[in-house]
Amino acid sequence: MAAPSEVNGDPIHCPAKVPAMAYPLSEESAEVAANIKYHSQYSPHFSPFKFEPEQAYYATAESVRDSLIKRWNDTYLCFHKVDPKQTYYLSMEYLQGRMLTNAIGNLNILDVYADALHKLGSDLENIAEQEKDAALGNGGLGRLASCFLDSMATLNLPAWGYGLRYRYGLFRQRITREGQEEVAEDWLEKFSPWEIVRHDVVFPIRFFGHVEICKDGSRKWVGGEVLRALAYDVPIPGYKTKNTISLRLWEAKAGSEDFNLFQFNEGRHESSLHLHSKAQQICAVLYPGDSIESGKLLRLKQQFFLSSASLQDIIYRFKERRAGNESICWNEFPMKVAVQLNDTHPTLAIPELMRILMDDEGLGWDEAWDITTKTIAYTNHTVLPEALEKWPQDVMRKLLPRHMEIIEEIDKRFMAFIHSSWPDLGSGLERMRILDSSNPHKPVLRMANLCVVSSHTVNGVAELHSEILKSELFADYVSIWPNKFQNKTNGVTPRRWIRFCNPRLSDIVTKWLKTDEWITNLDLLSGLRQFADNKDLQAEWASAKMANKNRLAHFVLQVTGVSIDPSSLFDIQVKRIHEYKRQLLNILGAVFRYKKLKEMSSEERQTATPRTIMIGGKAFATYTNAKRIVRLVNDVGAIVNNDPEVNKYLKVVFIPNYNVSVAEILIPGSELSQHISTAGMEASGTSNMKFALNGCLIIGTLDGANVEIREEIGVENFFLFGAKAEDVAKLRREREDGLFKPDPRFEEAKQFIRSGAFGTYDYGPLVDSLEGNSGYGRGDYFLVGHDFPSYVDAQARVDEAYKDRRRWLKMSILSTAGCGKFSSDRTISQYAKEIWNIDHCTVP
Ligand code: 26Q
Repeated sequence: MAAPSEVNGDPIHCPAKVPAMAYPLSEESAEVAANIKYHSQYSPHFSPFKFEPEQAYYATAESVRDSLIKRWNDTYLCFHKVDPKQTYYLSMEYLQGRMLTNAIGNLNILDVYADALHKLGSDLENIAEQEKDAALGNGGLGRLASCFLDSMATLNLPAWGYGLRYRYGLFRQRITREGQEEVAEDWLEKFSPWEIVRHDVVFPIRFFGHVEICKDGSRKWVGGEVLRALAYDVPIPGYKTKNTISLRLWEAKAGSEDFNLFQFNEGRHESSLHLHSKAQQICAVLYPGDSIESGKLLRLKQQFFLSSASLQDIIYRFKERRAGNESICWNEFPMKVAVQLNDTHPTLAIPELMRILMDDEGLGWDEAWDITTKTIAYTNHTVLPEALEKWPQDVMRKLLPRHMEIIEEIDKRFMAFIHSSWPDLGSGLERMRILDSSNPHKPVLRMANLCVVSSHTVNGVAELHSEILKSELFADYVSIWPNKFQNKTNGVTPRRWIRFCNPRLSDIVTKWLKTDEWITNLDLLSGLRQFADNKDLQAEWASAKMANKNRLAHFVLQVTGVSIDPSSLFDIQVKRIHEYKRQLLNILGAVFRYKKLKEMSSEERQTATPRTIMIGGKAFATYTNAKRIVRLVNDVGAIVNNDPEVNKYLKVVFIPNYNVSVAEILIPGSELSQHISTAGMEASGTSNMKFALNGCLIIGTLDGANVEIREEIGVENFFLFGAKAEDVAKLRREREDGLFKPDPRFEEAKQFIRSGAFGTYDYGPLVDSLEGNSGYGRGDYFLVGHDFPSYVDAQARVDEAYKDRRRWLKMSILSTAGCGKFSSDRTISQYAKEIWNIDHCTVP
């Protein structure tokens, strides 16, 4: 092996020695090294005579991509030949995170690449950090889509992901003295080595215009402006399989004929580029909202852009595979195509499919409707009323006149169906309608209702959530279609979320289970239960956790300047900042803890369990209270961390810019994580699964998937507190009626914040949201006051449990052991069988 310095000093000095070819799939590190060198020299993105981490990253990524492309082509050919039924997952969001380490891990070529880079004087871990996260999503819904793609590929399922290629993904969060600042994140600033543009895959997308009635009575949507959707494909490799599927991201373009050279030469530059700039706007930014109703026309355009491009592509493929047949048998369509809508965001796929089938392919209404409803299924991810999409009817009519006609027809026929079959449904009918004209000044379209009426299956994402959908949000429909509603409890991919992010713990699991098959059969983790008391396993477990905590402490020091003690309990809450997720309850608890520590004598303090509380997450830019919470966490940290009396026992740290890569460092080093939403409000949660899988204990409410996690790992291994979902409505009424008696500890914590102990910023309005005079107009809507005492009690149980090292380690092992159910492989197998009716199609 060449000494690194030699290679470094003269990395690519001799082109003659560099093979002018790629070495895909090589198992020899020398060949891989040559291939990486080849890319660093022949890829036109950087000057060739450098091999600094950034260039090394791009060269390595391109080398890995060579290996992927062959598998990718084989997969496509195999699907084409076998022509199985395929699933198309439509999502406005994907949170892919870094791809290099994931691809290397899934291809099982880690050792070869680490070795090859070592030969080149580089270090894989170091260069992998050069990659920017592809953050084309906000939070749970986007990350779920990415976990699903990993599972679909790993399970050899014939599937595609469809999304949008946003220029700017989710903003980068900077923390200043004023709290959060949003900075645009240009993930494509240099380029992404993971996407391949398909110049031959382009579809027209129309907006505005009008409907023409033809002589034969058929209808045609014409005029308006027509943009183009251009495909960029990202390979998604499965784990230890050849199957490599595609995430197809659409970019909006104007055609060259749309550039008005005459106008440009006359100096009318702006108008000459009119359509080009409109196209650019469509894929410019991801909407950073996870609950705020946004009536923006641009968002609707994005949604249609995704829906229309994807459907045209799906239909093109369906027809292509039937080329040569005399006529297309459209009834076969639902036998070849399953479309899954990731929440209501791609709902317009419904009227778009109807339009194409009727207006372009000449089918009648009944036939088109039958095909559409057999093809489309819908997943709901939220019950928050403000996150349920509603679009003004006039906006829709102007932007998509033909689709509005179709939606009106669906609504009309649905009402007729109800009238004839359930004549005495009464007020239920109005609630079920797609068109809501109850406010004559602002009639709207209810997207969720359109989805329920038009889908063959509707599912929630955790058992409790699916029950709430059936008993509340969609209760009216259940009496009509009792079999339409299903549950599919979310899951996470064990590859990214334990095997790759936590190799230390993974190696221990493999050693004790004597197999690494748990990576694709997560239920095998239950085999750890028998060893939960074993001293040797506990010692190994503890040492892996400590190594991960050290790494995390180092990271925290780097990004915040705060030094934290790896022997303290690492307590983490990371997720989007939202009042229902109750970061405010966490910080109120921290304030209370701080106050109690201050009141103790120094002897008393020595009996306290030292704790480091870390909170991270992004707040929607215009969500005032969420931004106040970010600021409060930082302000509390500034006081507590600099208080020499207590900072040995308590630190409070805000982790800036929480994203997938940051999660990959935090989760392995966590010991306690907080999933403390008001019961009934978190549809599922998926970070709870990632933490538990990595042996982190949970303090949480009976909400979302917490309920199932607690059942799986054992109730004695879960720190439970708070109101139950079924009691929330009653508690809110009591609160409104002034019957709520606050616990003195709650009053004390609030008062401490109001006193100005944490700086000069006026936290009055934020604390007011916990009183009877604010917050959704009804006072402490999220029941922080009600749950505070039981939260503080649960935290005291945590402190006690942590003092007993062996008990804690046992609980931690049992957490991991109980997480088999929460693999996205299980979730996707259930979707495949119970919703999509698709079978695996394995590349030979
Ligand atoms: C809607 C209209 C206009 C603009 C934005 C939106 C919008 C964008 C994103 C609405 C909702 C979202 C995201 C929702 C989300 O992430 N939900 C989470 O989904 C996870 C996966 O199922 C669950 O685990 C979480 O509980 C749920 O909050």
